[in-house]
Parts: sequence; structure tokens; C-alpha cells
Amino acid sequence: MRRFGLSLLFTAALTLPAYADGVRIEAPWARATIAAQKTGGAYIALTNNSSSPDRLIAAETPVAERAEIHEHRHVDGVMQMREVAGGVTLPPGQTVTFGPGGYHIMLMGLKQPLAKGAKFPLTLVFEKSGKQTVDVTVEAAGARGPSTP
Ligand SMILES: [Cu+2]
Repeated sequence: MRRFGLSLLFTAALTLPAYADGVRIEAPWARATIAAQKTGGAYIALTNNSSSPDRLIAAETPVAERAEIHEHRHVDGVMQMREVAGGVTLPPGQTVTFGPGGYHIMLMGLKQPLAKGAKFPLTLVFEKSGKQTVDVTVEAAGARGPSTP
């Protein structure tokens, strides 16, 4: 009996989510969109709990044709947006926060409007720690941050 109990413990340890020693995803949120809008933005905070750098290299969601990793930058006083080549580096022990005016997951070709209060799955692909899926909460169209951190 004792031996059986131990092996169960081992199984539980092996099936713990990868983020225990990799990247933790917090506060996933998005802004509500209107019917005519075919793009939207999703935001998260990524904490790399491992001892080596990792990288966010891709994103996927069933609510859009595709998801790209974008950043906003000021170029000659004008706000521009572009895809981040090679993904976003996540230094060990640090949190990289995505938000309006900075890094964002661009949802392109929305299949339906993102309604305030709804949730949708977002899968993030990390170079070292693999894939993780989180539920993104849709906030008001003008929200500056997540209502539930
Ligand atoms: Cu964008």
C-alpha cells in the first residue's frame, strides 16, 4: 500500500503544469470589439521562473484567423505597430507585461466580436517551455488593464 501511495505522488508531480519551472501567464485580458472590427488585441503578463531566458514565439486562438505578436513603437512621433521578429525575449526572473501601447497579441480576422464579459482560449507557444493555454477575459472597449489581476 505504501509503495502504491508513493507512485501516485510521483505521477502527480510529473503531470504538474509546465509553468511551475517555466513561464507563468497572468492576467490575460482583451478589449471588447464592435461587429465591424476584424482585429483585436490581447494582453498578458509573462513571468519567467526558470534560470535561463525563454521566448514567446507564437500565439493561437480559435476566435481569430491568426494571432501575431506585435509591438507599438513611436517612430518620429507617430505610433506604429509591427510584428515582433523572432518573438519576445523573457529574461529569467523577470516579468514582461503586455498592454495597450506596448507588446500585444494581435488577433487578426476575428470570427465574431469579442463581447465584454466573455472569455476565450489563447494558446501561447514558448521556445523552451512549450505551449500553454489560458482563458482571456474580455474587458470594456476602452479598458486600460484587467479588472481581475
Ligand atoms: Cu498589433
